[in-house]
Amino acid sequence: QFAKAEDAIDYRQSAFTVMANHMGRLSAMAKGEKPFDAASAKASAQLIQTMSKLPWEAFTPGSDGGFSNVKGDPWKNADDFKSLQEKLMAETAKLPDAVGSLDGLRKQLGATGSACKACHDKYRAQ
Ligand code: ASC
Repeated sequence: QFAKAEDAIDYRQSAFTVMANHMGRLSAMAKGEKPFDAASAKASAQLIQTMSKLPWEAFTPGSDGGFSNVKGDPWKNADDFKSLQEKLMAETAKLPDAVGSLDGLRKQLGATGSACKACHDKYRAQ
């Protein structure tokens, strides 16, 4: 799928960028910076769920140079890295149903953000 390490890095960062953009849209509603809109929240939630499945195959061995943001060697800690991926996907799977109300959005956005952060703390350099 990826001819060069740079292609793998670009692919996974693209998925993270789309995911972060839609996390930002939900976050703006959670904070009251934007009005709560259930249909728009659901569309973002579905995209976050889908995007959260994509990055992992693109963590190809050795793709930690160049413009990569990897730290903490996820390849040497493959079981831990995998369990953090699964935790994220378990939380994002709950988002589309949870965002039907503002309270539900706030709660599940928090749980999802915690799953993002747990992995970033260990494996994202910046
Ligand atoms: C986001 C985003 C992240 C995570 C993280 C959670 O919306 O872009 O990287 O949530 O901030 O703590």
